[in-house]
Amino acid sequence: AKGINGLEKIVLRESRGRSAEVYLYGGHVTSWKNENGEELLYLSSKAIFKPPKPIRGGIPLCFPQFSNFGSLESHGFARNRLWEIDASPPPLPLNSSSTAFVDLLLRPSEDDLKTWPYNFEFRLRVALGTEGELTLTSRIRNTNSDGKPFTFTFAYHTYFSVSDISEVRVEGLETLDYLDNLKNRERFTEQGDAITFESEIDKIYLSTPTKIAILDHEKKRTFVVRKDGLADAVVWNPWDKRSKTIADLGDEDYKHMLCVEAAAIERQITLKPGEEWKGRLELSAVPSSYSSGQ
Ligand code: TA6
Repeated sequence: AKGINGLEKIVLRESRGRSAEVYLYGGHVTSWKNENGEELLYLSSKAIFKPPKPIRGGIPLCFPQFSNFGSLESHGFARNRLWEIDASPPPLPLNSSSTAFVDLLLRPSEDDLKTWPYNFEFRLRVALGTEGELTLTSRIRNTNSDGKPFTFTFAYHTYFSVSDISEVRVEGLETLDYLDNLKNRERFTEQGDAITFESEIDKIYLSTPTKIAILDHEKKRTFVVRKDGLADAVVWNPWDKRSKTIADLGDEDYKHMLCVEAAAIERQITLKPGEEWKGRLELSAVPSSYSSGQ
């Protein structure tokens, strides 16, 4: 289907009305809706949808570099390249509950090889399950023929839609070590209870559990993030002041978004030729009962 600015997108639909949308530009998931047609991901109304600007919101893919941990452009180049549909994906055990899926593929261009001189194949499967869960499976393979290994960092930079950031809490990260991006990436240990939000936050939680929950009290909804192959988790909200410096983000939008990003950052991934890495993200959204986690 044609998306914004004529960019190609794929729409996945599940029989009970749930859906997801993926742009070939960036291999970028921009929408995930539940059976009531409610949007579960935040997408900026000021998102630009024009290369080379990555799309603000949804699920940007950060590869081969998270943030500016290295010499490449921030968050790497995968999120602003045109991906193709993978017509012959390698056999990938389809999650038995998946009803609709699409396979995308990114290979480096000649220009990409000038800035990052490694041949790779990045295969992304986006699948929508019968319970409405959204699964992203990334398989990255070193296809260098000259014996060169490569090293990368990675993140699914997911923007969740929340009703009021001050009413949100994140469970599963308490007592963990983190690097604070607002304090020169110094290392600290999280104290106390669930994470709540009252100012700018930009933290990389290290070696987290595979399950993280985002409780939206006002919406009575809990997002459950499950991750595999992705040791770390980034939590980001720009809050008011920093939002104003981000042109494609509405000034007040920080109240309605929260990034919780399954990532591999502290321990970089190294692949020798022929080796493949797999990183899987599963998102579900469930009604939360009053007692849940409280
Ligand atoms: O994941 C958090 C972060 O790295 C922040 O430091 C912030 O800059 C954000 O990502 C957005 O980055 P972007 O390049 O998409 O503007």
